[in-house]
Amino acid sequence: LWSLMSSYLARDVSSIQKYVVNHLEYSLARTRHNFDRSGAYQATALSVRDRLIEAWNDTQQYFTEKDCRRVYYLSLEFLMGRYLDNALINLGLREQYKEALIELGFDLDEVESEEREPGLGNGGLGRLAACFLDSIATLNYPGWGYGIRYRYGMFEQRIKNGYQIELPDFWLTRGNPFEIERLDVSYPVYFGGSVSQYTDNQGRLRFKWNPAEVVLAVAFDSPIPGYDTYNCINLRLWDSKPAREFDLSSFNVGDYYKILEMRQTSETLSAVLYPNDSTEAGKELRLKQQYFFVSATLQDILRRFLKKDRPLTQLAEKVCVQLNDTHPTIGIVELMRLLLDENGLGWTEAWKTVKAVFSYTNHTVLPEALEKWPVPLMERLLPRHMQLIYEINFRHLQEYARLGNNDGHMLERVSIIEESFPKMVRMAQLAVVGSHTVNGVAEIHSQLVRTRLFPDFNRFEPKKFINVTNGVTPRRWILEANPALSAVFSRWTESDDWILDLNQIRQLEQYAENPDLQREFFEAKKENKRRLAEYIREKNGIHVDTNALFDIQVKRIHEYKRQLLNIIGVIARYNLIKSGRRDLVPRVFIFGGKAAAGYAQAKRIIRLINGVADVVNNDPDVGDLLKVVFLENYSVSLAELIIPASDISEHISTAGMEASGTSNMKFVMNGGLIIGTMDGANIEIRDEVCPDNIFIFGLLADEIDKARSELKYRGWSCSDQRFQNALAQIGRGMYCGPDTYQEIARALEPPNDYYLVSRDFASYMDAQDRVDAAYKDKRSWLAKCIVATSRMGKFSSDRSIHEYAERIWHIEPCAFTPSS
Ligand code: 26R
Repeated sequence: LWSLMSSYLARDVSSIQKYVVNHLEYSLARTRHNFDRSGAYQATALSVRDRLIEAWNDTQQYFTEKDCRRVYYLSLEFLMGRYLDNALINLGLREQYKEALIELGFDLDEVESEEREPGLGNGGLGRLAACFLDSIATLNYPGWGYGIRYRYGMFEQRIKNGYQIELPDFWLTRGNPFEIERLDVSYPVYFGGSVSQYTDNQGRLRFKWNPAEVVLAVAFDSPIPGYDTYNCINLRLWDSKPAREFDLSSFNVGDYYKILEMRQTSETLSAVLYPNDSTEAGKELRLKQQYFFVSATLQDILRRFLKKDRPLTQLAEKVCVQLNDTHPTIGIVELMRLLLDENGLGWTEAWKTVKAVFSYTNHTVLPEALEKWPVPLMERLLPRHMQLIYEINFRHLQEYARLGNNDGHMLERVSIIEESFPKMVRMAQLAVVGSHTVNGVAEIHSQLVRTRLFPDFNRFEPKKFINVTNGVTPRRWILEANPALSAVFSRWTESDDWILDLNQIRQLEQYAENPDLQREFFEAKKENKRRLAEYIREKNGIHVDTNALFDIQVKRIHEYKRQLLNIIGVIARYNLIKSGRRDLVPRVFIFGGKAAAGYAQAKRIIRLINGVADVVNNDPDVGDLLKVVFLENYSVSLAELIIPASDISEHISTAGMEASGTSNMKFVMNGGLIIGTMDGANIEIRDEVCPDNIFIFGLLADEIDKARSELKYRGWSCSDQRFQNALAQIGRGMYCGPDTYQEIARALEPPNDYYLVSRDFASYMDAQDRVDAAYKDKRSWLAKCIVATSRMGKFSSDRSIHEYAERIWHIEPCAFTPSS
């Protein structure tokens, strides 16, 4: 009977057509008479899913057989972007599918654009997790991603009269053909109640948690295929459901309507992604989400480990868990609880195991983004965990006290508990104490993690802190997003090897001055600028000239990222044009990004950008010299359209505040140059491409404190006339109403300008002048672009994942090769 299974699906065009039509008929119950584009997408997706399932099953069975050591990447966010195109590319089937669909009357690109993007992340951190999964699969590492299947992802952004409006993102309206619901994989997750003590049969004191509430976690799996390998890994996302136990008297609810109410609450647990990427709000539901996710995940991991008969003391030999920021950190405590309370281990062996399993990646040094949970909340929702945190902290402080070198405040700083009112649990301290390795995401950031966030930990355990610079996957961000440039890479390296080894594109450097390569580079860029110009015309009704320099800043809107510096620069440029200057390089400034719904200042920045766009774009004196565009609802799919089209992109955070940035890498890989501060990965990009091929400006991270105090206490103020004029115009309401301009102007005036926009302004404008000058010399501009692009090998996420695998996870590749 088993021979009926697993005969591999064929890869030829007519078989593919057969599979697609079969799904149309039997999965969608449609006929040729209602075979529309949406049906074509569904049927195509389902046929691809079949193939992924084959590879998925074989790979997972192989991992199990080999019993290889695995990594689990725990993240509250996965910003995957669309699946279909990526899956077809990684499976090496895009051409066949294209042809198959043409004969069925469809264009693959159009069919692909039917897909609703799962926006299960805020920004950089979520997208990094997605790139990492692609690299783990491609490099054949045995690993899985774990997360939450939010039914509402990142909100949809609309711009109305210049203001941001948020709409709920119910991305599952038309289902999700790339997930498999695992009704057989579900776990109860408990909350609340109390803790009791008892003595076990060996006379030892034990603790038992008697929870008050239960929720069921159900697994949804999405197969993640690697590129040019048969391996296919898994992203397991948890969905919450009411548990049957609810309805039984064991929970002593007794009231029918109360039961239904509680059932509803359990469904809301996985309902919505918290759309904040920068300020910790300390919301109860968010803590519940975190614990729900972590508890289900650890139950799943332990069950898999225990399928083979072996003691849990060996767990760390087979399992390692990477915490994507502190969001899943309660997992450290949960594993302690499972080992101590449920499996009878003693403290010493349990703690040793936990520390050997976990490692933690920090993604921000902004104090307002560091997670803290009120002790009373923790006591109410997770009473046993709170006890364990106190015990972990007690032992930790004892150890640190023994290490000495206490300046009187050291223990206070390293304590997991902040002695405030109410007391707070500091998740970053907990993550450091419970992990064997802590990493930052770019050299400068890792240095700041050591010196600013955890100086005492670093003094006593310097080996714990390392750097792993971020990277991005060349499959999605070059091959998929930029077919034109991909063809150039393959032609000039005479191979497709760069897709798996991005260092190969270094070969292009020797031809940087070659007119043929320059022409091809130019044509590819031009093609991408045309595509974007077309989109801008359609969405914004603005005509932009593709000969103009495209200057792009797309990322979350935040004061530290300084979109204000950019837009004030635009105002200054506008004023220059108005004063009669005609010799400027024509530019199109393109902005995109979401502001957290409750972040008033970020929303005002959006309003200002749109106000400036209105004035500039409608001023007949300006013509094609200057255009300003705000693209609404920035997303992964939109990024794939925008990034290949840039000449210059802006990465201009106040030095020391952007941990890494990853779009900076994507922009340069796609043949654009960047203007930026000495911050995050910009610094390493500069090291790679050489200072000639990047436009750097502004204060350095170690000059920031002094500049702030000069601004605050010594009355420093910006004497630059261009800045003052722009500010005065804003203050006169030239670009937006009083609700907006007053707060903007106020924030930029001394002593308020915390992000030092005024301080870096002149230096920024100088850098923009250098950009103009460089762009005027087409040949040397193209040479710069070619050299910079060719030197981006380091920033492939394959390199990052190799580093994690070797330095943190200690895992080996485990490639399955199909025999038939
Ligand atoms: C606590 C909660 C509200 C929260 C805080 C911060 C939720 C999400 C975040 C997101 C932060 C941690 C984030 O996205 N950081 C970004 O990580 C990227 C990947 O490492 C970096 O490139 C980027 O510089 C950094 O801002």
